[in-house]
Amino acid sequence: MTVRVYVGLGANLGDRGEALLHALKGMAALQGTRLLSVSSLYSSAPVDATGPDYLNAVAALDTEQAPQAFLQALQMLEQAAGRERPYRNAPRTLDLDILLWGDERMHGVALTVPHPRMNERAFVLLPLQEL
Ligand code: PH2
Ligand code: MG
Ligand code: MG
Repeated sequence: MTVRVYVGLGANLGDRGEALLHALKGMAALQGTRLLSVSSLYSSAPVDATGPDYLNAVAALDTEQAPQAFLQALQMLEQAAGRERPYRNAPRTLDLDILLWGDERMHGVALTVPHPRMNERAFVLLPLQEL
């Protein structure tokens, strides 16, 4: 079974554009996954956080993967980009957030969808409405 997934991409450390492009290629290469469309790239000041400006985008994908497996794959891409987590909302080389998983609602320890704060965040809503 295939499900339509929307992923928020963000970076505010290092070469932000390169990180997002590399992540898009990485997601497109995931097993049972097809990258359908990508929004424009948006630059904005950090919201509820400190550090350099972010570059953000949203991607639409179809995947046959289970949510946990897909989340783990995204976390591996974050790791591969040198993501460190010294404190909450710390500046990061790559952030990949599952925003929507079909029309499902999930409230797990590791994964909540729809993403709990997405409706308050222009850096998510603007790129998402493009798609
Ligand atoms: N991500 C955050 C916190 N603040 N601000 C912007 N502009 N873009 C982000 O991606 C972002 C943020 C936590 O994930
Ligand atoms: Mg995030
Ligand atoms: Mg995240």
